[in-house]
Amino acid sequence: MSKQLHQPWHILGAGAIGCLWAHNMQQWQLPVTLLARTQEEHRQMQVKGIQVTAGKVTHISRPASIFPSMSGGTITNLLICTKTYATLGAIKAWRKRLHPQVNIVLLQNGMGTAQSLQSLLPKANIYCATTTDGAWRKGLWQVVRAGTGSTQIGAFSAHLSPQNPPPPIAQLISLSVGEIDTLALHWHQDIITPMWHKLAVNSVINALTAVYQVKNGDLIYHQQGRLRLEQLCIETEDVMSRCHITPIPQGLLQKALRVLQQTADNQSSMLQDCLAERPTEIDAINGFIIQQGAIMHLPCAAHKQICQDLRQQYPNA
Ligand code: KPL
Repeated sequence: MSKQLHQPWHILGAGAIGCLWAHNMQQWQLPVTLLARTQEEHRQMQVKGIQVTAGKVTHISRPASIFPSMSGGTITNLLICTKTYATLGAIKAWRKRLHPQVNIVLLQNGMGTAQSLQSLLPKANIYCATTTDGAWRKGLWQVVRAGTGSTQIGAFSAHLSPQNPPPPIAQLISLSVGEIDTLALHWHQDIITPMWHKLAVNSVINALTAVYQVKNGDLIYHQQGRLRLEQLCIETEDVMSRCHITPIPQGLLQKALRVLQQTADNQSSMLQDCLAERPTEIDAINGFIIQQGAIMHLPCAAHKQICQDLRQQYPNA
C-alpha cells in the first residue's frame, strides 16, 4: 500500500492504550496526531516522544500532536481511548474540528459512552473496540506493554452496516495482520457480544481488587473476595441473560478465574486508579450492570454493595 493512500488518524486520550496505538500507527507509517489537552502537554510530547517498552526493548516514537487552540485540519478518523467519565468533556474541546461524518473508534473499558457520544454527534460513524492487550503507564507517555492480546472492532451506530469495516478501519486491520509484536486487530460483526463479555469480567474483578487492595491473582485465594466474586458472577450473568446477550461459553466464573490467573501479577486498572486517587470507571462498569438490571427489575445487590464499599473507601472513586 503506498504511503499517499494511508489514512490519517487522530488519537484522543494519550494513556497507556492510546500511546500503544500511536506507536503502532507510526510503525505502520500512518499519519497519526495526538490530541493534547494543553500547549504544555503538546510541547512536552514533542520533546520527549512516546516510550513503549516491550520486554527488554524500549522504542521511542514521535507522533505529531496538536492542542485545542492550535490550527490544524479536519479530523476524519478518530480513536478515543480516554477513560469513560472523561470522554464527553474531552471531545467537546475538538468538536468544531470533527468532520460531521467522522469515523470514531471508541476503545475503553465499560459501556454506555457510545450511546452518549452518538447523541452528541448524531452523524458520526461510531465503532466500538474491545481489547485483551495489556499495557500500563509507567510515567508521562511511558508505556509498558504487559501482555499481547487481540482487539475486536465492530460497528456501533445504527446507521452502519455491521458486516464490513469502512476503508480506514479495513486498512488498520490489514496493516496489523502478520506483523510480530504489533497490535492484532480483527473485525467483529457483532461487537456487542465481546464488549459485554469484557464488561462482565471487569464487573466481577475490578472493584473487588480495589476494595481488598490485592493483585489480580491474589483475589482467587481471598476468602471473602472469592465469595463476593461468585455472587457478582451470578448477578452479572442474570442481567446478561435478561438482556439476551450470548453467554460466555465456559461461564463467567471460570472465565474470570482464568483472567485472574493470566494477569496474576497485575493490579487491575481500577485498583491503579484508586491508589492514584483518580476517579474510576465504576459507573460505566458496575453502574452499567445495575442500570441494565433495574430495567429488568433485577436488584443486583452485590453490585450495589461493591459500589458503595468502593466509594466509602476511596472518596474520589
Ligand atoms: O481489564 C482488566 C482491568 O484491569 O481493567 C482486567 C481484566 C481486570 C485485568 O487487569
